[in-house]
Amino acid sequence: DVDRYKHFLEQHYDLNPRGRNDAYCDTMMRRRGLTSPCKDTNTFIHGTENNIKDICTDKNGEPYKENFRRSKSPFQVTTCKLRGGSTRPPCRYRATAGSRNIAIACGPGLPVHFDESF
Ligand code: T3P
Repeated sequence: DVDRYKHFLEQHYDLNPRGRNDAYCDTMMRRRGLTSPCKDTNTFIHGTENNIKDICTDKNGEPYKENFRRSKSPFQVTTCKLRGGSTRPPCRYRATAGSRNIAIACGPGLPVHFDESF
């Protein structure tokens, strides 16, 4: 449903990133409300909404594991991984940028959950 899709976008969608380095992660994780407590791992997808939505159809996706779908084409992604053991803010992240296929869960036709990239 649409609310879960909006939540997915808020957490995982960033079409035109600046930097894609550790500072990018620190800023984005805070801006997207993922820092109270510090979320351990979060991936930002630098693709269009339409290309991401197409993972939920045969156009750019195929079944994967139980409830997931994986993209047929790779996306530019940046994964932010919390540094250090504490989830108490301020949250400092390590960025890993690359081009990867991604696995997501779809509600009725819409992405609702990010699973992994590979
Ligand atoms: P959410 O369900 O809020 O999208 O797997 C647990 C959470 O970690 C899940 O959050 C997805 C997120 N995650 C990433 O964003 N990127 C990754 O590469 C992995 C492994 C997990």
